[in-house]
Amino acid sequence: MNPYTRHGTDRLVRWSRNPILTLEDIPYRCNAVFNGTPVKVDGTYYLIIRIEGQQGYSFFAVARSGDGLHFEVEPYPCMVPSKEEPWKAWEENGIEDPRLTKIGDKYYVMYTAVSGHGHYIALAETEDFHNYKRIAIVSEPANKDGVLFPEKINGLYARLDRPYGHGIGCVWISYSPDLVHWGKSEFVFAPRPRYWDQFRIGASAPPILTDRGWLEIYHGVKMTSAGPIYRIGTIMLDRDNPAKVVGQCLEPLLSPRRNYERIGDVGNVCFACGAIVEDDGEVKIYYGAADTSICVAMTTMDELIDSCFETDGEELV
Ligand code: BMA
Repeated sequence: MNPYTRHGTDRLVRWSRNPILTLEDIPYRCNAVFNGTPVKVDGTYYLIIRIEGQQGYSFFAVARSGDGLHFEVEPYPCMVPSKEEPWKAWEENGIEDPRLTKIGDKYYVMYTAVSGHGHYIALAETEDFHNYKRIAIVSEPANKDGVLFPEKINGLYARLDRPYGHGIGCVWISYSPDLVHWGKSEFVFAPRPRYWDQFRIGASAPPILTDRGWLEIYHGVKMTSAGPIYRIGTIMLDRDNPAKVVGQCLEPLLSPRRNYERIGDVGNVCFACGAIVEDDGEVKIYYGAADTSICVAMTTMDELIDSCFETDGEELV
């Protein structure tokens, strides 16, 4: 393949009318809306979105759509930092970056809880996307980007997350018999020196089972003299042992280029929290842009799988 043909373009195709949700779509005063996680139930798309209130901490709301593109936000938040102990202390600085996973007929939201101790991963369940039952804080501080696998692996629930060790955030996997107690943790992948994901990485969407293994849509960060750039990439994990990487994209699939991705509370950010795989193989990836709005970009399942197995083409000079 001629490497110049893709010059300046992204593999994901942005919806022409992005962003799909901005501050104007929120029916109450707030600071920003970003990082939404989707599910599709009987033809209706639900997006659990992160809203940062004017006071500075985040909570969640639910948006609903018939086509996955035009969303309406419900009049009240659906999940706010808990007012009851012990959750109150754990979530006092907000709840962030929800990721929805369906296991059997239950929906789980893995999210980041924030307190004076830092960031850690929490889990709640919901049946209707309006009411949430908190299950457990499932990690210690200095961990975020938790995503739950949609089925058990070798008899255990599984999750990816991003603990900080040695000042570097790597993606790890942990297992649980009951969603409360977690262990058997193993390293999965690290930032790659020289690449667009050299500075920081984290799981973005809950893993999607494909013919080639577990597809993980992740975010990678490059640090520049002007600050970090958050991009979207793909990695394929072994079906039976997801700690084993079987393929990884060389190039990001989406980089901040549009003004709505470049300019905002945190500029140069494309940050996905989930995707919908349609019956015909189209994939809609929902991502926060510049921590200020929510956007959608399209691709196909085949393209996402191929991206994990690309090899270095001709060297660009
Ligand atoms: C990550 C998370 C996201 C945020 C991103 C870019 O660490 O905190 O919520 O969108 O940074 O600021």
